[in-house]
Amino acid sequence: MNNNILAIILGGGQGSRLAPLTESRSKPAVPIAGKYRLVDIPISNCINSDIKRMFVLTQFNSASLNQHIKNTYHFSHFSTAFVDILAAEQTPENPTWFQGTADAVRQCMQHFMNHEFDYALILSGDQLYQMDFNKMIKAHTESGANITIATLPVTAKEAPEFGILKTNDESLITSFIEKPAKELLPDWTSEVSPEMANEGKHYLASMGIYIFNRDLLVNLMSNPDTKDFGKEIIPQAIGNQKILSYQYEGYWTDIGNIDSFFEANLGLTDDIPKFNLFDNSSKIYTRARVLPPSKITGETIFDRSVVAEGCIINSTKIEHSVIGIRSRIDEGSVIKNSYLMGNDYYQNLEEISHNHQEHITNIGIGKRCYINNTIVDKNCRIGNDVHLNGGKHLEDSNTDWYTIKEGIIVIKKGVVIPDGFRI
Ligand code: ADQ
Ligand code: ADP
Repeated sequence: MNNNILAIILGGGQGSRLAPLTESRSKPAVPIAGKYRLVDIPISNCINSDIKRMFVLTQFNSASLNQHIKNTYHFSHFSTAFVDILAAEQTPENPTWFQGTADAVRQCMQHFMNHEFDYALILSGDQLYQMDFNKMIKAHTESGANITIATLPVTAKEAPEFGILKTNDESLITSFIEKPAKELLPDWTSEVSPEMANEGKHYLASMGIYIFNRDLLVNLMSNPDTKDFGKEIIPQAIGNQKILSYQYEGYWTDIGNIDSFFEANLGLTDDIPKFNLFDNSSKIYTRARVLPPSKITGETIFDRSVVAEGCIINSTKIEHSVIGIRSRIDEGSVIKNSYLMGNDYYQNLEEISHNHQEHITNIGIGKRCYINNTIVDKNCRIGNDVHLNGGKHLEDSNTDWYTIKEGIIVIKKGVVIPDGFRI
């Protein structure tokens, strides 16, 4: 085990960009890929890198996140490994919630200082990637840097969403700008590999993954005026500290908003997905639920889809979609370009027959529905003949039942959509 590393996972602020998925849960608990939670990605990357002491910092402590961590990450009694959640807490010294990423770390420093470590590995909680942090740690220690930032070449279109930096011949960072305006971009190009240049990726972006030497972190966190790593800590450290750029060229994507979250999930249905869940050397861990295999009846046609365990499917067609745990899809329904998160529980046969008598909609997707470009959150009850056709023709909106963002319909957790409803 990497005994000199402590991992700090920034689990999320208010998560407003992922709303409504974050309406009733904290961001790290948002379900992805049909059976995982967002927080499983950084935790699995740490475990696969033999880093087994982790804190997850979150703005609010949802029961579902606690339950997931508690039920999933068990380590031996004989090891010092742990995954602990630290939720923003109001104390006499800190009367407010976390004011930004650095503030979140600052408010939890007392908990970190109870542990021995030489380096803090600070990670974002809303990114999809499989990375061996050992290589980054090796580069950090060999270079003698105080801070190392993982970086990745990006295009001019993407650059305004990231911290952009420049390096010298020794890969030391000489300048940094957080989320530069488009007009400033011409000054911020870097030398990149021919492969990256061919893809039009001429800018070096911060991946928001940092290694700090312990003493420096303690020192920087003593200034309560710096609230954010990207906006203050990193720009202010340029010129004062030795900061290494650790360049990464593997698959990495930010999944902090509905659009990128949707794309990343549907990307799992590609022939060879960029994010490979079937890679034995970098497994993604999650709760072992002991669910039955999925049951397909009728003549369902599947095309480019991922189906999790415990589903009961009797539909007409499922195309380019991710079907989450315990999903129930009734006959005649067509699901296209959609992510159904699935359900937390099954209805028993008595309940289903009671629902039938009382005309109550069952959990899952009813008969003859058409669902396209839609995310259906957990435990929804979608009636018969419901037509949800997302796409760019729709304007952004928000109702009690659903939100539409950039053409993607998001059906909120646990809502009941009556028979015949159309979007
Ligand atoms: P952003 O991702 O825009 O940029 P930010 O919104 O601060 O930065 O979030 C970083 C991570 O911290 C996210 O996982 C977020 O959920 C979490 N987070 C935010 N506020 C938090 C809080 N109060 N408490 C706990 N967690 C919180 C950053 C860098 C850029 C870099 C991109 C790469 O600032 O320089 O390019 O990451 O994605
Ligand atoms: P997951 O599979 O998403 O990790 P669980 O199977 O632990 O989740 O269930 C998630 C949540 O669903 C839990 O909070 C659990 O209490 C709730 N739940 C389980 N069964 C039922 C039920 N029959 N009715 C309502 N909620 C339920």
